[in-house]
Amino acid sequence: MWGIIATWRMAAEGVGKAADILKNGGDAGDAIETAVREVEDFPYYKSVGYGGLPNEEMEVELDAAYMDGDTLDIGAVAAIRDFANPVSIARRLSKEKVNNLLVGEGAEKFAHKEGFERKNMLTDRAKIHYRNRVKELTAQEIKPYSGHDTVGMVCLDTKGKMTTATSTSGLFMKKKGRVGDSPIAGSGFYVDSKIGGASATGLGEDVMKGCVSYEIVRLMRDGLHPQEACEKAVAMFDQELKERRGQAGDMSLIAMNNKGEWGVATNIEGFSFAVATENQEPIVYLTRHVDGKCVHEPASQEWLDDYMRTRMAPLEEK
Ligand code: SD4
Repeated sequence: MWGIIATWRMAAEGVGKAADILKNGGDAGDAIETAVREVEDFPYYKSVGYGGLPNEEMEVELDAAYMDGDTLDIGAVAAIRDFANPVSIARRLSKEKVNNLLVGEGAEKFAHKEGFERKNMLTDRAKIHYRNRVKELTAQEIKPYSGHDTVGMVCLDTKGKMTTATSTSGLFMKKKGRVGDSPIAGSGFYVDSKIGGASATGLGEDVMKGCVSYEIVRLMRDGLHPQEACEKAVAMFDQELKERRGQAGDMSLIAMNNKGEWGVATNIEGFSFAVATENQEPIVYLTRHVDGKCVHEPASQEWLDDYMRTRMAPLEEK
């Protein structure tokens, strides 16, 4: 069995490429890196890689991680600027014995020495978004928009190896140096080939309070199906945050176990994700809440077309 699952519609093309690698007996590390790079390289996705939205100071600072579920190796970068593919730097770091999570300038130095491609990640389109947002913010009370599209994936190859990876520009208008859950093991991602893996998208500050990815893997270890594990972890933690803090940030989690079974849970409306397995051609699903449960339905062609149209629509300076 092989499989891959990923947050958001934007991962669909990458999931398709990963599926081709996996069905030919390829490695879960290569497949997931290829899939995430596809998202990082696409300039119209404004929350991952090239074209990602900048921080308060109009700099694109990126977070990414990679984990190998056989060895439990972890590599991650946070607040890194000007490199094309943070996920590949994270994967490279996962092979080091120490210094596995590097931030800012240290991460950039490492990437430079290792020969990774430098690239100015701030696109003209992202600059327009930034300037428009600054105008809106000066017109209103400051409430940074919580850009909400981190790519997080879990992958299983035919040898039973599992991997997980994330990549994000974090929150639009974040403070310089702000790091979310995506490069933090247990919060934004976790995988163990003996069990399965999980990955998160949402408000990092809240996802980190519950180490939600690890919690899902733990529940799968106790025998829960990935769908039950995701629903239980998200519902319980959402409730916990509401009780203690009056509100819970957005939280959407994807998971797959080492049999290729998968699950998704979210506390928002309109969450989309992409999945492919040996038994399932690459497909995009949308999640709805029905009687307190998460129900996944294939996205219609109309929805898919509209998604691309809005992402690529001309952007006007306000
Ligand atoms: C973060 N979790 O930096 C990321 C943002 C995100 O979808 O997922 N957006 O907090």
